[in-house]
Amino acid sequence: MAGRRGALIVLEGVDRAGKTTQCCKLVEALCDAGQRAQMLRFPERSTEIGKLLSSYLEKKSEIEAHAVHLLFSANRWEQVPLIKEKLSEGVTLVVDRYAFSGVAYTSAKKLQLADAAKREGFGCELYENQAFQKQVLQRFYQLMEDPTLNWKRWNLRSSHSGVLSASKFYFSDSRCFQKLRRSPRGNP
Ligand code: Z5A
Repeated sequence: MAGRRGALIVLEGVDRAGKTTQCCKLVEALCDAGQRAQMLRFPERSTEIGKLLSSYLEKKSEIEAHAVHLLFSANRWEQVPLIKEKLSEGVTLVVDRYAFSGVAYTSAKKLQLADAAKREGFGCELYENQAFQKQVLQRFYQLMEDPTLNWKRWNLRSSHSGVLSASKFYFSDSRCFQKLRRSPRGNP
């Protein structure tokens, strides 16, 4: 008899919302509870495609917007065999960003990154500025309106030391909202 398939749990949100922190806590909690769980993150910067993306995000190289969207997608596709293998082995995967980031970030580029880049407060990585992050947040809200997806939203202020209950797609924004309000120069 085939074993039980692992769950695919995706955490999404804007930059520095706390996704990595919550992914680690969730994996730890699942393992403590006797489950087999592992974390994945996108972009996965260790692959050849991931290195191109990392260089682009760090503003060390330029890539045409459509091409970079496809590279983010390819970066996920190259992990699909691993994802399928792990899930079929019964391992639960907690994923730090996935295709929703691809949609939200690319569609938010209608802001025109070239203009945004000239504004003060542009951060270390390409997308780390207040105006762009607000656009991304709006795109995430639009994606969350899809009733066919099992989105759950959580407030980091109350759950930072807590544990997430099992579900499929999580979205976090509260701490970012605080930072966006607080920071006059952006860089949330
Ligand atoms: N991108 C894209 O455009 N298209 C795509 O398809 C994909 C991605 C997949 C890099 O992603 C960029 O790629 C990203 C989107 C784009 N935009 N940019 N720039 P990334 O995931 O590598 O980078 P990131 O989103 O900036 O991740 P991050 O910096 O690792 O943020 P995070 O995971 O949300 O947060 P964190 O690492 O858990 O926490 C950040 C800090 O806050 C850290 O010091 C924590 O200790 C602290 N923290 C965490 N939680 C709390 C709470 N609750 N209170 C106080 N402090 C906290």
